[in-house]
Amino acid sequence: MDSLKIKGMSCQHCVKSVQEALEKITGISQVSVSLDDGEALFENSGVNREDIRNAIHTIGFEPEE
Ligand SMILES: [Cu+2]
Repeated sequence: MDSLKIKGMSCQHCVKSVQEALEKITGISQVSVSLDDGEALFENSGVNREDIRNAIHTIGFEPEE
């Protein structure tokens, strides 16, 4: 499992947006997003970390390194 801390999620709609954005990326699977932890967990088969961060940033949230 990979993990990514994400700032800016404030409700379950945010969680769902992040979840869907990650699920759209080919190579990312088993996405689980926690509002309490401000964190996404997922399986990553070879997707560039920067591409994942960009997908989150594009929908208005702030991914950490
Ligand atoms: Cu929200």
